[in-house]
Amino acid sequence: MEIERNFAIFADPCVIRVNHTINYMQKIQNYINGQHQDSVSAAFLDNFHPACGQVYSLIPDSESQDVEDAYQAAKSAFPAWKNTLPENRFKILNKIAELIDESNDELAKAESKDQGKPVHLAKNEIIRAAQNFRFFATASMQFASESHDMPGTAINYTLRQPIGVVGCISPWNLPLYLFTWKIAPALAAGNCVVAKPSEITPMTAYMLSEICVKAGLPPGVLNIVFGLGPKVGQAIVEHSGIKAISFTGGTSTGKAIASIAAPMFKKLSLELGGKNPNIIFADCDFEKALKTTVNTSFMNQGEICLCGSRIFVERSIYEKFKNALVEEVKKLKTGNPESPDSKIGAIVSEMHYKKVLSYIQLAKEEGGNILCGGEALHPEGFESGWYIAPTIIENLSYDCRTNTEEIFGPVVSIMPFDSEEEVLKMANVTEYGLACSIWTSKLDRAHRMAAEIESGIVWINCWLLRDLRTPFGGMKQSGVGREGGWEAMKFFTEPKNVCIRY
Ligand code: TXE
Repeated sequence: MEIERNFAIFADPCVIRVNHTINYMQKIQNYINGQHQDSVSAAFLDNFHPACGQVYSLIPDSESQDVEDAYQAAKSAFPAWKNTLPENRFKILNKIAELIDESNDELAKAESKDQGKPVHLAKNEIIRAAQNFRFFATASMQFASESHDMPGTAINYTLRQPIGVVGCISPWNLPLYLFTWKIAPALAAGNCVVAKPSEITPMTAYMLSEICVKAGLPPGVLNIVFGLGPKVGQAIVEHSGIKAISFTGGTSTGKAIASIAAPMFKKLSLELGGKNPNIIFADCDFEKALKTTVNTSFMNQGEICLCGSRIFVERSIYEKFKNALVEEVKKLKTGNPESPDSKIGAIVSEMHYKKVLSYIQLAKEEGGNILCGGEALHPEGFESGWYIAPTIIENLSYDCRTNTEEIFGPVVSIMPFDSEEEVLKMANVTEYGLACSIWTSKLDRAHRMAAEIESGIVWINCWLLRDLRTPFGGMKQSGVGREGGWEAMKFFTEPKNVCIRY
């Protein structure tokens, strides 16, 4: 299938879903051993356009046999890819980055259509997907290992060899960005990959497979199997030949994966949910804290694991901050994802839309007072889309369900606090520990808070500022292991110590 032909379909207006018959819909195919092919069952699943709430393409409903085929292709490709000179690996991975950049428009439109997010936001994510490939392309040339001298006795050196065939399973919130965040380091380290994007947002992964063909990635080095988590994802996790799993998704899925992978002694990297605090002290830069809190709360409809869904504000500025935040949030435009003015897109799926609405209902039952939003929206031209108004809730106890369970939508709560000790207790109450954002102009306070907060990532006076070299991941139920930089290269390699006696 021609890449240009695929891309043309993404440009179709929202109404295509009404007139097109099932045969006219684009069918995504698995990418195995460098070839595009249907699943062995030849069955397909519906793929939805969230802004319109309708089916617009079909994806393979793959089986464990498809995973087996992908594994065999990866296994055959491994010896040559493992021994490919780092410079040649760099050239191919860097070419993929260039082709992603060249296709930014088409990929962003496809991502928006598949996921529900505004196109302008998707464009930034596609840039970051290219950066992932570029970053790890260079890592493949610069990765090095240690040696440990025992003076007069021996020298140890550590080989860091690729593991073999690894599995990468990614979610639906930042589809291409998170898919490439796993695949790029796995390939850069010399592994071959069996990958599965979310069945809810498969399109840009499919387009990536076309890009890989164009970039000259050898057949079998990357294989993409589309389909359901409990079928395809589980078959990847259960496969005895797939030695490591890198997963991003829900905490309960992470638990299920760990229960299968741990007894098989697989390497596991799990990036799971979050319920991140946003802590605002009275001594902060008010305007910067306010502006960023709007993004922290509602960027990508709140469907980012790093979003801050609990806003703690020091009591002396609580009313002022709350009122200003509500005023700003009421200005956020919701609707046509193609419009540069749209700040809030559609919720990714009907099931998730219902889940988010059920949490708003729960918040009311828990005594929450809805300051804005709190309802589904039906923007003009997108009446049947899955839209929810950005919602701010107050008057909830810090340890109620709304404040401790991951909602993963445009819903935040706001609470006052009186002291560092109190806010630490409230912030640390959840089972999650992924990220936090702290706003203060006092350096000593920033250090104290950073040391005591239970989260893998701490932003002081900023949010979502990412250096790809830094460790990325969570503590407690937000995950196991770290991604990013050398952490990812180390995860995707097996250290082997060689001791030579003098
Ligand atoms: O994710 P799943 P869901 C959170 C968020 C959301 C909840 C559930 O709170 O409401 O998780 O979302 C694959 N074996 N996050 O259900 O199911 C699945 O096909 C192997 C946080 O959509 O965890 C997809 O590719 N794989 C988050 C991937 O796992 C399985 C991002 C993630 O889907 C599988 C998304 C199985 N048994 C949701 N079952 C974050 N941390 O960024 C499913 N999958």
